Amino acid sequence: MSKKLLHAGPLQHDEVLVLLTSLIKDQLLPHTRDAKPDTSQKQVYYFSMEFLPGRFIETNLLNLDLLESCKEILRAHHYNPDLIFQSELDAALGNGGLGRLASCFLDSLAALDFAGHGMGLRYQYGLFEQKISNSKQVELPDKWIGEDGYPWEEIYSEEAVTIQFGGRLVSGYKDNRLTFDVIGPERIKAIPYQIPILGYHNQRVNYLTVWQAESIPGQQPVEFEAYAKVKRKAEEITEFLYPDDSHYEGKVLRLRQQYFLVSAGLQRILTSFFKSDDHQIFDLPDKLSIQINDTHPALIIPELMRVLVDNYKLGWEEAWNLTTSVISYTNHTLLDEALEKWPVFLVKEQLPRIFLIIEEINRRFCLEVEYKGLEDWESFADLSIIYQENIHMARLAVVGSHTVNGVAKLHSSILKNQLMKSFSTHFPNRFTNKTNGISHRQWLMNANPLLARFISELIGDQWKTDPQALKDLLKFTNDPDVLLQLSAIKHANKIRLVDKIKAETGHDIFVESLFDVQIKRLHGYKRQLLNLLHILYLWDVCHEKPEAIKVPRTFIFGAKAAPGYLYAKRIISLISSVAEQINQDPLAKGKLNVLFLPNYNVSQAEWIIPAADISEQISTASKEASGTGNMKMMMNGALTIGTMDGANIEMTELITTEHFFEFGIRAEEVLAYERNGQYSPREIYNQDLRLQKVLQRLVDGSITGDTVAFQDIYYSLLFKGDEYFLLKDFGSYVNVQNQVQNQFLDSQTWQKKCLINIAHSGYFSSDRTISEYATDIWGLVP
Ligand code: KOT
Repeated sequence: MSKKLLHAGPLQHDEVLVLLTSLIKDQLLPHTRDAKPDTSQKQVYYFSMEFLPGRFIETNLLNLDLLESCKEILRAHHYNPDLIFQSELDAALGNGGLGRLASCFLDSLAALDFAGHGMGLRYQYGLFEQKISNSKQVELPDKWIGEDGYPWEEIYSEEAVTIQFGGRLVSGYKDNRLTFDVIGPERIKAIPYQIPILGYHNQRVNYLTVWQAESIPGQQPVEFEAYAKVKRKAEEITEFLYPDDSHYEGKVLRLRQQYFLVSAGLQRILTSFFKSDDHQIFDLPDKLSIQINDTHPALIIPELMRVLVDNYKLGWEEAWNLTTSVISYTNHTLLDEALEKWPVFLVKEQLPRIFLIIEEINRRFCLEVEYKGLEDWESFADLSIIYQENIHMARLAVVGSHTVNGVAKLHSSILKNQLMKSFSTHFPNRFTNKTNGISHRQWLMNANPLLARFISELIGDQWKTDPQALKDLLKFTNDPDVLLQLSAIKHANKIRLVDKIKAETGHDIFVESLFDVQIKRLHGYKRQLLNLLHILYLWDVCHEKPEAIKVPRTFIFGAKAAPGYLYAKRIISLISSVAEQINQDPLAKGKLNVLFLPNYNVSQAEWIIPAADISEQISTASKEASGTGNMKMMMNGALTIGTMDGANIEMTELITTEHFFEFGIRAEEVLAYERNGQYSPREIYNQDLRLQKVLQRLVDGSITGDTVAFQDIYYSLLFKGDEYFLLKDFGSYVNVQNQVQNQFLDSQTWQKKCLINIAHSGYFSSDRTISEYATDIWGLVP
């Protein structure tokens, strides 16, 4: 136990947390260090460069069925449980949707009693902390690991493995086989740390293993400077998380991170596999599934081939059958700038043997394609894994997996029928859809205890283990008392958020206003700028026709921009500057309030989401693969204003468009414009007076007093093609926003819509998603 606890007097919040954490770890969890692995069940490993779990204390207490009693005891001793729980660090080893999905999946794997584990990296610095200074984003390092380490983890130094980079490849011939030796490689130690992931009321404990890089003692040259250099070169591998979301940066360090993860992870998996005496290498597909979270861990394909061919001496065909039977790949984006392509020279230099294997995979695949008669050069340009001196990782991932899935219906369909059409023709049964989900335990039971309790009062507890039972709420759609209580709960959650914001930023918010929320990474395609254009329009209305604003609104933004994504940072500046002006304009007072909350993260989301009235899901159709914030807000009784994109489409299928504010052009139209280049934002501008006024504000000095301040944004819309079709969708967005305010005036009808949304949100529980992966991809029996 920490020495800090030995002082006398009442314990500080963080000290109580230390006590709770060690109690859970030491007393309630089985001691795994010596435990034999359970080999009766097939093991699933979810490989991901990102995990975004947020805090664990509440989740763990909930899963152990101790949350309520623990809160009571704390209160009885005059502690505020919320304050204690909030003193836990928020582990931010991910950027956004992709990493958060990985964490929800681990939660559901354990809840459904599957042996499903995570494999990730233990970055010393997680996603940067964001400050806003002079309306600009400033990034500060997120040193998330405390002085005493991270309370939930356990180090397994004795199970460290070695990872090799570089060296000179020498081929030979021995026992009738080609052999490959790497001479003089750089060797780096990978140390595993395990974080327990608990199942809900089922005593299951799975693990998230995160790896840390270290130099290998004894290997270093003696001279201090050379020694320090080697040490740095090793440690830098797990020093920081790349802060890019849906954007690929071809840095050698990132490539080294990726290989480090897959090589370390695979060694651990195989060691554990062979701990069971009766396991033979050919049993791998029966005993093991590996899911790769986007292409970031796709090097596991050639790595597994290397191990099987070079170490286990299997023939190529045998090894290939095992590899492709074990691995499956999830694609999370269609954006061209996010698709990974590693330059051949980099891979050759860092991973010479792996490069040869990729070449061989590609050679055999191209022959197979040619044999089928698709030998024209266009097909090869689309299909070849190595093309124009780059390795196309998505192609490698498709060829080396038995199943490829997208993350919502529309996304999977574009993936299969457009982006990867040549591949789906070649592998007609390989492509499938698995619509994303979220953990209803974390995002409803933990984040919104008032609503969770109310739901249980109405329909019992079954929904907690069978979230689709939330549909039983439909019985109450016309019950005025229920609707009134629902509204009271939203109100209480809004007060909770308002108090928190007041305490942290000093900002006053009018609780009775409509809370209009857009929280997600900042990206052009997510169109925070469209939201802002509507706000600028409303600002004009405040001046010209104030009576038209019938419902006061609070616009809440939370968004981090990748440090190198300048356009995204400019939009943050614009939002903050507009917020400052509007919030001090007497004519907007009591009508419009705009907030940019700095440092949006998982813990903040847990406060904001239960308080949202409107959820903004306004991406350019076809660009947002799924979205998961949309699901979280739906489950917490917000209504969605959204385009027909990602999982919004399934959402409208469940609740019908009557209970959803739909607007904007459809994916086919966007894709057609992109093909034919005939979109003209200027034409739209010329015909829409509202738009002209709004865009003028960007260059007339009314935001910062400086007329050139936002010229770049103005130009991007009017003269640089408006890549994300903001002007095209502006009119229908303003119209549907007007419907929002009209409908909000009728509280009962509004609450009825909220109830219908909540009732159908069980479909978006990640328990449903994981059940589908389990039966359709991993071959697991529930
Ligand atoms: C990032 C880099 C490369 C490739 C993909 C990404 C990526 C995709 N990062 N986050 N995503 C999001 O993943 C979520 C979970 O599937 C989706 O809901 C969301 O639409 C993606 O943008």
